[in-house]
Amino acid sequence: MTRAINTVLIANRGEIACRIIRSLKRMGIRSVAVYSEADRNALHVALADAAYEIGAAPPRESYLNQANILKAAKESGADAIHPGYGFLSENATFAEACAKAGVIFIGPPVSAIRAMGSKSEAKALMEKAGVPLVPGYHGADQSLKVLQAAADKIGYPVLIKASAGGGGKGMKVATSAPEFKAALESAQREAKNAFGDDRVLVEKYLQQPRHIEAQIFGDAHGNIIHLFERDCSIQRRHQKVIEEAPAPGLTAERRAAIGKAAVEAGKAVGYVGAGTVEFIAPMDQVGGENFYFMEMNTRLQVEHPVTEAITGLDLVEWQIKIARGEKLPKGQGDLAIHGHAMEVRLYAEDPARDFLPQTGTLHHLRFPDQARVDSGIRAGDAVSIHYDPMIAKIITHGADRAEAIARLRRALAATEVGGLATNLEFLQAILRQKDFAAGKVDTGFIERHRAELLPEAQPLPVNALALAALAVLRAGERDAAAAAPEGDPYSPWTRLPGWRVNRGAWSDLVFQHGEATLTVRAHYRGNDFSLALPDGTVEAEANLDADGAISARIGAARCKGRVVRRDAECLVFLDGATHRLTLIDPRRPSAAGAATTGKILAPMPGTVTKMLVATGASVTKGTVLAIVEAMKMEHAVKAPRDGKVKAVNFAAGDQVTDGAELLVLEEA
Ligand code: MV4
Repeated sequence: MTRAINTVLIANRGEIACRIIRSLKRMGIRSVAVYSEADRNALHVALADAAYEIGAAPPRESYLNQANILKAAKESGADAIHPGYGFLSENATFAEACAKAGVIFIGPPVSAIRAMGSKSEAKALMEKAGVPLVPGYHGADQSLKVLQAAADKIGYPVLIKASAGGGGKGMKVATSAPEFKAALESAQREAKNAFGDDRVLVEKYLQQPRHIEAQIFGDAHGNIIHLFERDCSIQRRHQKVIEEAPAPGLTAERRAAIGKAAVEAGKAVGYVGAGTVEFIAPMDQVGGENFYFMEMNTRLQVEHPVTEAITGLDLVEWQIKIARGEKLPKGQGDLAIHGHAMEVRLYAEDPARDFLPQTGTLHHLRFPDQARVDSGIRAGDAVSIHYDPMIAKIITHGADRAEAIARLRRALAATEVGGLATNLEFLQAILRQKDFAAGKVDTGFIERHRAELLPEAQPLPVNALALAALAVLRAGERDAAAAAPEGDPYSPWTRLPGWRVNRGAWSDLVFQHGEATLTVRAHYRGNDFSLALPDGTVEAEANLDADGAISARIGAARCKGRVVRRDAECLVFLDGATHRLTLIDPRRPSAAGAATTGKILAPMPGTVTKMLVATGASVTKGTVLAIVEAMKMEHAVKAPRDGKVKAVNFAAGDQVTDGAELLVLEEA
């Protein structure tokens, strides 16, 4: 029996909602988006045929709000709900509520979600089905005596895991018998706190295993197949960073055994739909004998595109066909691996600050056109504190692994992000790394190569400085040409002192790069410039497009890049790297000016992170009055002379524009 699906509501946001809508469009199915207040102008809302607001920005009030989502499903006439990943995708109660409301939940049966929700239950089922398990104990008796005896028998080190856990929460290692009791108590406390359930299981601890997962699909007619495996070993604190398919270094026998075990795992729980069976494989056994069941994810995974790339299939289309009650579109024998695919997750996070998630507006965003890019964000959109900071997934495919990597490196070199710090350079460093290129991947990779992957700030290439200068000069000419004949006094062009559009005229462009102040003196020579750069003077010319693309001749060399300006910030995208410069406005009152007027101005647009003085305070020349942070750099605002604070106009946390009057000093 098949059921018609004419309208699908997507109970999700971001890239996965956009991804699902794309398949629905291809299949001629109407798509309904739901969105939180924060997502009113989001891409997934724009792409869908209809959209319903379901609550405030916090997920609890919107994307996790089952009642509001079901109400939108009813109002929109949706036949089915696709939950994407995260949010309600593995929520058995929600799947049940959908059934009760007469809406198809595009996912596995409730019983399969429940069975896989408990680690102990899942392991017991897998054991029965003959799926390989890490040597361990997952019994009901939770007494110290039994658990300690189990650990002693397994042999140390052992890993204690919360039965109700997932994603690494509540895991504790005990390296020897005397340590076991304390590790157990700590794991139980964490499990109780996180899941309200202090049951644990004990396993042999495998150091830095590989993470290999198999994609399975089942239909409602009892057929289950696998779509090969992915390697997701490149992780940081349980967050996947790079995924690929197939897993490198597996023999054909091992690949077949993993696929077979995954199908057995699915059969053991009567699986229907898309699922992922996770295994860990000890590192000393690459291509060797062992792999062990970890857990099963009863949803479409973030990294499904690499499987799509090597199989040529659309997994969302398969999910919908199966939800309609159709048979699997292909049998196991119809499937083959074509080449190799690799995916990186581009995140708004700052590797220099321990990967702190970044929120704010992405004012510039350009994706490569030689790769598949799954994103839910456009230039000008914000990355919110409420949701995952992933900007995009970038996926390439090649005849072999080396080609997939080469294409991904090129794709990342053509990726441009302005406005927030990202892990782009970190991803590039991984793709350049020798062990990675050799396929030596395991879950310890990032930690082990940390120093190599987080290089010190690089010096500014002289061509990047030249491009920034040329872009400012060309933009200035453009603005001057557009201005009234007398010249617009507010045009940035008139900011350039010493400029006259005739021979012999010159201008000093002053940039800040990190701690360094760099001055480029530009002499105008007809259509060309003579630029005095740190390593000598060169003749240069440039063409600047409206989108910041700049093509220049600098001395004898041709050079192409992009310069994107926003306020004082200049981002130079050159040779796959991003350089951040700040253009110092020479008109801004100098320290000498402040000394006379007493007006202390913000050195650049940013945030006041500290206001160190109050009205009435006496200060001496050089006292740090405030700290303003801009583009991840702190600027200490110092007293230009002795005096008394007459007024304080901003407090810590305030945003300030370039030249804002921070405080006023009067004579002491
Ligand atoms: C393990 C393990 C080593 N030995 N189990 C982490 C999250 C959860 N899904 C299972 N995890 C692990 N279980 C045993 N017996 C190492 C990990 C592990 C890990 C697994 C897969 C991918 C990345 C990981 C990162 C750290 C630890």
